[in-house]
Amino acid sequence: MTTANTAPIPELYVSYDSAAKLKMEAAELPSWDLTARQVCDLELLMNGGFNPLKGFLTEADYDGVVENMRTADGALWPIPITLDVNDKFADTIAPGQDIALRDAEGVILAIMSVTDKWVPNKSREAEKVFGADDLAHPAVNYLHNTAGNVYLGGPITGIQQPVHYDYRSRRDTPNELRAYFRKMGWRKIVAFQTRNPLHRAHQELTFRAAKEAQANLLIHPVVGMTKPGDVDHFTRVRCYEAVLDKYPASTTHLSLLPLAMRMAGPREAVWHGLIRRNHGVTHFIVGRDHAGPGKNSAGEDFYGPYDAQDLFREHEAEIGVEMVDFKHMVYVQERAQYEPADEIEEGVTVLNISGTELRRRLQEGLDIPEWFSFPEVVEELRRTRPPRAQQGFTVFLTGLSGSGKSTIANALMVKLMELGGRPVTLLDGDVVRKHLSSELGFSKEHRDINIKRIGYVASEITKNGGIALCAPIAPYTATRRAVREMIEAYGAFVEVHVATSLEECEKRDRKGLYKLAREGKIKEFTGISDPYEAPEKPELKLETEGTDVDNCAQTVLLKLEQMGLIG
Ligand code: PPS
Repeated sequence: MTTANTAPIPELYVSYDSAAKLKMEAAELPSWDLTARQVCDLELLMNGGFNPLKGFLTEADYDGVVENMRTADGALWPIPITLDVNDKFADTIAPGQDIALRDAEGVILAIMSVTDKWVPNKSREAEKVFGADDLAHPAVNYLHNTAGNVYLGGPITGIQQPVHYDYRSRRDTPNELRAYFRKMGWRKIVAFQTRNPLHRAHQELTFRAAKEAQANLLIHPVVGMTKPGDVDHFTRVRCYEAVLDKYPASTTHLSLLPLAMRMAGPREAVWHGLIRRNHGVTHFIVGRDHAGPGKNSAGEDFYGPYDAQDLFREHEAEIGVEMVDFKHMVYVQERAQYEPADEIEEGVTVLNISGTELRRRLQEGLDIPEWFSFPEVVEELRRTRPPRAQQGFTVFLTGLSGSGKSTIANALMVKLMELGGRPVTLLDGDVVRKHLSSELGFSKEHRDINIKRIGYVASEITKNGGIALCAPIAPYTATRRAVREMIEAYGAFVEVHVATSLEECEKRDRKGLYKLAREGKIKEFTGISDPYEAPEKPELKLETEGTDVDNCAQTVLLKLEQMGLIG
């Protein structure tokens, strides 16, 4: 029988006194500003959540982890924890050197002694770790389009933990949790991993899992980084706190985990198990499609529904945590209670609301019955996600120069202002280049910076309930996707491809630029001497040839209405 190991596990922090001295010394070192994901990884490295890792993976560890889920000395570890950096920084660093690792505010969190520097084969990493080199997988997309080209590896000396201003009392390091279990006398603990709000079915299944294992329960939600588009962690934590009251007193603990998920399905499940072992738990709930990333680019699931359970079971002894089957709970109307789906006789009425249906009801402000969720949870979700017609959103028109983006966007702006209710901001390509991006040219790097600036401003507008209309060329698919992810955290992103052909744009040549581009007087001109990657699945494709502006704007308006964005 597994019982909790509550002895402290090793951390990578130096003592408080040494930390102050080290911090002074570190100020002289070359320094790397950590990305949001790296801050999450570093926190769990330093506090022992990623034990036995002692730093960002070296090349030998990385090869082993990618190939067969083992570090060079044979420890089970399924996910590469790597410090990816850009070429510019990498060029200034050589193995043998120490670097300071800083958070977004510039605070020094750790020193890393660089032992390894290499250029990874990202396609191999994608194939082996995530099962396919397919950009539809969020972690593969991150790998190719966000992560730097070079990896640095080496041990970490921890100076201080990242500062969190939110929910401090709900955050526990592995050793704090171990001490808590010891203090409470909890010998068996079932952990529940989640990135979603909890509804009644989750409460029932976690309660049942703990009861069956005769264990206490740890609700251990991820608040680092989850899947793009998930409900933000502030809202979720308020929901978890409301659900906590529904468990018998003193049986259940809620603790927030600053993990950056990869959505790696089976490998992720093993990783989650190891992390939970480090946090002192004895049992871990693994369900159907654990940490699943959604559909691949062919519209199929990346992993089989029980692959995660199978891989976990295979390594269960080594993980040191017992797997508990996630029971699929359904509501039986006749008995007005939740029961495991596989224990229900034929002929009874089973009620269920899918995730998609729940989102639809929230978006449209429809009823969400009490048998499905707790009123406090529904209220929190409604506060964050009011019906779509009251949320902010972004319309992103992309197309060649002279395709008509700005003209349509202007007409659309006026029509939306006529409707009223929400402020409308137009971020036109030319206007943005004048006010926000005047120093930028038209290289791929500069275009990407330009589009990400537009995306950032649009996401802020969307977050604050306004309407952002963007009308840049935005020629690159990956950059448009990055902007989509930024915005979908707060509201809808409506990509409109203004699909006027190159021939037509050139024929119109409203600014005389095509002529100059043909003559070679303007370099890197989209469509002539620079690429345009047409959107594959925009929300709307506008064929403008033979259609007047008013009609095009009207078509966009109808699309917005169909999506429930305007009332
Ligand atoms: S991008 O790629 O999205 O950053 O471009 P954008 O900011 O929309 O800027 C496009 C406008 O700049 C003018 N212009 C050029 N466009 C494309 N390629 C080159 N080399 C270039 N040089 C100048 C052009 O007027 C674009 O305006 P629109 O409204 O698209 O015609």
